[in-house]
Order: sequence, then structure tokens, then C-alpha cells
Amino acid sequence: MFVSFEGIDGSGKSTQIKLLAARLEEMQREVRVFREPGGSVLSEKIRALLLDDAFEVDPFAEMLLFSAARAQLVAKEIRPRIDAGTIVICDRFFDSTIAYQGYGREFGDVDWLADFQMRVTAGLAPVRTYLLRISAAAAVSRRRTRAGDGKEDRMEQGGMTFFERVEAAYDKLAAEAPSRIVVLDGHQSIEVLHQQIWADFKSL
Ligand code: Z5A
Repeated sequence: MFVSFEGIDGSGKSTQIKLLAARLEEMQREVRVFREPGGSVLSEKIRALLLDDAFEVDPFAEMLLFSAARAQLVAKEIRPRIDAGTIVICDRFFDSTIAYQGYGREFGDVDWLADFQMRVTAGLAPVRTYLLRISAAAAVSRRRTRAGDGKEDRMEQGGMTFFERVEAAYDKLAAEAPSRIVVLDGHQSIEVLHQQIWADFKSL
């Protein structure tokens, strides 16, 4: 089984993924968590390039790099594990490219981009996607209070209007795929969100 988590930066994806994975492990289920971009040796190297603010990246090149990282992750890590019966949870998947590059960076031909993503993943799509919906303003405030050096990476430097476009894009994607994308109010408490996710996950 393959599920993904989506939402703007700081929406609580990693927090919820840890709770879901821990719960499944307690039940002796085989679980593997990946993050995007990343999760394989090549994809982690691409991640470092993508988040580095030392140089500018052309929007089309950016989309291709995110897609290359995903193609490698799916082929070498995700697909073999799904085939072996492991539950795979991914922190971001192709919806991120459509939301961030397609709408955030105003790529233009979003239909083409969505078709291209199916080529990138060789047709693999999550059976369920949990979208943690928080406002761009709340995300910025959470990022400020998060542990770390306080430095924003290249993607985080996109600015408020960029994140508002991404936020609106996620709403659009959710409206277009209501049976796959479960929308959750990410402003709720961590525990309440976990219970909502668990209730849905069990139904799968
Ligand atoms: N990107 C892209 O443009 N295109 C693509 O195709 C892909 C990605 C795949 C990856 O960043 C960047 O790449 C990302 C999108 C872009 N850029 N941005 N901006 P990343 O992997 O470094 O980070 P992220 O995935 O964006 O998110 P994150 O920083 O890991 O945040 P999170 O996982 O969503 O949230 P969290 O770490 O669980 O929580 C954040 C803080 O909030 C933390 O202090 C928590 O304790 C707190 N928290 C969590 N839940 C709650 C609740 N419910 N209430 C209050 N506080 C909470």
C-alpha cells in the first residue's frame, strides 16, 4: 500500500507521518517512510542541489530535477517495497510538483505537467493522500518557532504570494480528486489530526 502526505512547508506532515508509522509498527506491520525530494542516494543529492540557495534555478529545470529525484525514488525504493507488501508512506509526492512548480512557479501547462508526472512515476499514484491544510501565514509562523538555524532554504524563500498560490493549488487538487485526497484542518491539535488520519487509514 502506498500513501502520501501533502501540505505547505510546516503543515505538520512529518509529525503525522511519525505517529502513523509508529502505530503501524506497534501492530507489527512492515512500514517504510520516504521524504521527497530524497529517499535514495541520487535523490538526496538532487535534494541538496534543489534546496541550496547559492544559485538561481530555472523553473523548468527545477521541475525536471524534482521529477528526476522522484523517478529514481519510485524505481529503486518505492516500487520494489510496495511489490513486497510493505506499507510505504511518502512525505510529499507528485501533488507537490503540481502545486509548487505548476501553480507556485506558474509553470503554465498544468495538464501537461500532471500527465508528465504519471510518466515520472511509471503510473504509480498513492491510494490515499492526506492534505494537511494550514494557512500560508500559520506555516510561516510555525517555521519561525521550529528548531534549527533559522535559515530559510531556497524553496522557503519563495515569499508569501508564492505560498498562497501553492495553498490555493492544493485546494484545487483536492477538489479534483476527492476520493484520493483527504483534506484535514492542520490547525487542529497533533493528537486530533492523528486520530482523524488513523480512522481513515484503517478504512483502507
Ligand atoms: N518541493 C517542491 O517544490 N516540489 C516537489 O515536487 C517537492 C517538494 C517534492 C521540501 O522541503 C521543499 O521542496 C518544500 C516543497 C518543495 N519547500 N518548501 N517551502 P522539506 O522536505 O525540507 O520540508 P517540507 O516537506 O516542506 O516540510 P517540513 O519542514 O518537513 O514541515 P512538515 O513536515 O510539514 O511539518 P512538521 O515538521 O511536522 O511540523 C512543523 C512544526 O510545526 C514543528 O515544530 C511541529 O512540532 C509543529 N506542528 C506540527 N503539527 C502541529 C499542530 N497540529 N499544531 C501545532 N504545531 C504543530
